[in-house]
Amino acid sequence: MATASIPRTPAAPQIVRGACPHDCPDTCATVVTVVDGTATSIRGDSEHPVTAGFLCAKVNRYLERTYHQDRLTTPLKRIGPKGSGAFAPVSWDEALDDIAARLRSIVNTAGPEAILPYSYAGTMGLIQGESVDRRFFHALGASRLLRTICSTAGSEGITMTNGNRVGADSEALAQADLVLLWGTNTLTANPHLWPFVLQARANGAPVICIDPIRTRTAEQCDEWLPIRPGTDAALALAMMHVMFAEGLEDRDYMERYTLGGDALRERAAVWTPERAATITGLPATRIRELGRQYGRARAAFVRINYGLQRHAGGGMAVRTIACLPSIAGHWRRPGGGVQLSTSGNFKFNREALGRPDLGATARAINMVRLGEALNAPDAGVGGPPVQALVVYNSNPADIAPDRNAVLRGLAREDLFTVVLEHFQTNTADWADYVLPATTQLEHWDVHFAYGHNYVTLNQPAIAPVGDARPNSEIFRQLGRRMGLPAELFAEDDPSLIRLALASSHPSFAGVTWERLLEHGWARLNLPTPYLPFATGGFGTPSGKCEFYSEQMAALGLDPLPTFTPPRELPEEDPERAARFPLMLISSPRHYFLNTTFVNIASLRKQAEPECVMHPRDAERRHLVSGMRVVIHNDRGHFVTVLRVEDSVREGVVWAPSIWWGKYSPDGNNANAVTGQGETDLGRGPVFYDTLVEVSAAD
Ligand SMILES: Nc1nc2c(c(=O)[nH]1)N[C@H]1C(S)=C(S)[C@@H](COP(=O)(O)OP(=O)(O)OC[C@H]3O[C@@H](n4cnc5c(=O)[nH]c(N)nc54)[C@H](O)[C@@H]3O)O[C@H]1N2
Ligand SMILES: Nc1nc2c(c(=O)[nH]1)N[C@H]1C(S)=C(S)[C@@H](COP(=O)(O)OP(=O)(O)OC[C@H]3O[C@@H](n4cnc5c(=O)[nH]c(N)nc54)[C@H](O)[C@@H]3O)O[C@H]1N2
Ligand SMILES: [Mo]
Repeated sequence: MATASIPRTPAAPQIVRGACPHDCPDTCATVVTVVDGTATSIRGDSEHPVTAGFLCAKVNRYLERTYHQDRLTTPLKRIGPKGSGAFAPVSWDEALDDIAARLRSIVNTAGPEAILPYSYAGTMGLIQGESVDRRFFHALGASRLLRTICSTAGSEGITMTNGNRVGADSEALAQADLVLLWGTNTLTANPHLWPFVLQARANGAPVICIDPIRTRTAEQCDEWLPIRPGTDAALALAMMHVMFAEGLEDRDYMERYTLGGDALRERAAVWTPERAATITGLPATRIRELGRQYGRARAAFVRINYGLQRHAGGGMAVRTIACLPSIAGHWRRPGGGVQLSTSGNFKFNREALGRPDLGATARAINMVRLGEALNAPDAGVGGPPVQALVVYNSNPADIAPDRNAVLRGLAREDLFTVVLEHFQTNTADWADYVLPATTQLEHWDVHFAYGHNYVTLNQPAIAPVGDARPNSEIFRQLGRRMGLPAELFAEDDPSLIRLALASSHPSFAGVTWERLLEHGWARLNLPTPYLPFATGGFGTPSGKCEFYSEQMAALGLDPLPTFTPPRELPEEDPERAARFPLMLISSPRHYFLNTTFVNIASLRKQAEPECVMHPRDAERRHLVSGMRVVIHNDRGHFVTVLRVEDSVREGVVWAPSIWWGKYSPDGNNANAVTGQGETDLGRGPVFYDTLVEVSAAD
């Protein structure tokens, strides 16, 4: 032991550039300091125009999460009854050999479609979420998963109107003369947009928040418009009414770049502010004034996010709002327009990366209907029952709607479940095998964003914790063991990143591996400011902004913007409404990212989940702040602590976050009461279109 007494020279700190992997529009560029192989700090890149040197409350704790004592560090095999939580550590070889054999036998007996992958955006990285994994399932012929859980209603909606999933440039927001934060909790869900909002306000732009809840964002705005949930299209139609009635439209823009202007004018004629007032619950005078404000503005920035589309008419609502800037001509000017997502600008070479061509004919299962897929003999779509479920980058036991149906499915003794995870989530509790995955500090990746236009590279900063492996590597090993074509599993992660970047699209000109390695991130090759529709250029079939849409008509929907009532709106079903008179909104909590970070003690803060109710609703039920209450409907129930406050509109209950079942008083969360219904477009979930009653828990 001669070396033991020689003092070691401490290694110089290393700086490693990365990307925040989480499902958030901001996709921050991170800078990690590593000393002696251990990450000692993480911060936001101060040179990045959107990250601007700060990280959010959650990702500031990323090291705490990475080095958490509960990290999964070895493969685990179930040894007790399903769901009992009894697991034994096994070697990677044993786990992978057995999983490959089990999957092979299911393919041989029931066919490959009996295998269902379940993944979403636990990491948004293309390599750990849309590369080898996809090749594996496609080559196998497994059921395809429709990844609809978040954004498809709005995406389809905006595509019907504008043709592309692109929008106004965040970096031009400062030049807006009016800002509408419409169905988005910016300070929580998109905090790196906020500095731009403040700049616009400093330049004189009023900032208005349209939300049933006075969120921390609404608190900071000049005005809060407490709209009734699911009624945004009615508000937008009335704004159009005012603009047309008062000659505030940009006729030249409409003439040149839009389709169906006359039909829309006729449609809007019946949408008086008075009519919209009865639907939205907002005063007619305020609606009229909002139409004027919008029509008189030269460049209004409308930030819609995904909150407002989680209702039956979510697609139509987004499509309708997306018409506004083309009526007013705001797309012409920096700061003007609508932003739902910028993701359509990122034309990575996804075909080569995930090889969707290999699996194009397999049946497709909607992830929103996992409960049905696991319980119906034909998976709800025809074909074999689901016999194997492989979960990664997602926590379906807690995040999927109709949680009780999902749990019934996961409890099936004959279902073979494999979960790739960082932690022993409620989903992992039901697994036959739990495989430890690396975090963003431990693997390579490359990222797009949905709130800005920069590509970000993630370089590994530390060695894998314990025996964790990247998703990509786990699927490579499984692919080889199952005898799938070797060339699909030959490339390492850096090679896959280069493949993803090998895009022939002009926006990728200059966005190279070398540049990313050196600098960490690169703006897409787009002009600054980026004005997507200043002179038309819409991606619709007509090349115009389609107020009138043949594609909508072909789907059996109204070809013109209209108001689609919420699925569970009281007026629509008086009997149900009498039993469950409150609309539940279970939108994100500031300190969690969906269910990620719920197990980080410093971020959990409160011991129990809470809900917020209007004083008049509370009084009617003899409920007071601090009480434990049960939120319930025909699908299920969950317990929270009540806060009574006028920060929600009457008739609405806010139960923020998707708490981990195992950390909550009754083992449940908000998805015990949400349903498997689908939106009008995109087959998305209707999380916020949920009627409930609230009663004292004891
Ligand atoms: N801190 C944090 N950040 C996150 C997330 C997180 O969990 N935590 N999640 C990430 C993900 S996956 C996503 S998709 C985005 C979501 O980002 P957002 O879309 O901004 O988030 P939500 O909070 O779902 O919805 C925004 C607001 O819409 C309101 N709302 C609900 N229904 C309606 C309606 O009918 N009309 C109107 N006008 N408003 C309505 C809600 O009250 C809520 O305040 O955020 C991302 N960022
Ligand atoms: N009631 C209600 N339900 C909702 C919502 C709501 O607002 N209300 N929001 C919905 C929305 S918008 C979304 S996007 C979904 C989100 O649903 P999910 O995409 O399932 O998101 P998370 O709950 O964050 O779970 C992601 C999991 O992936 C794991 N993970 C992260 N990185 C990796 C990795 O590299 N490898 C592996 N193997 N695992 C990894 C994390 O540890 C975490 O457990 O939830 C939806 N559900
Ligand atoms: Mo989401």
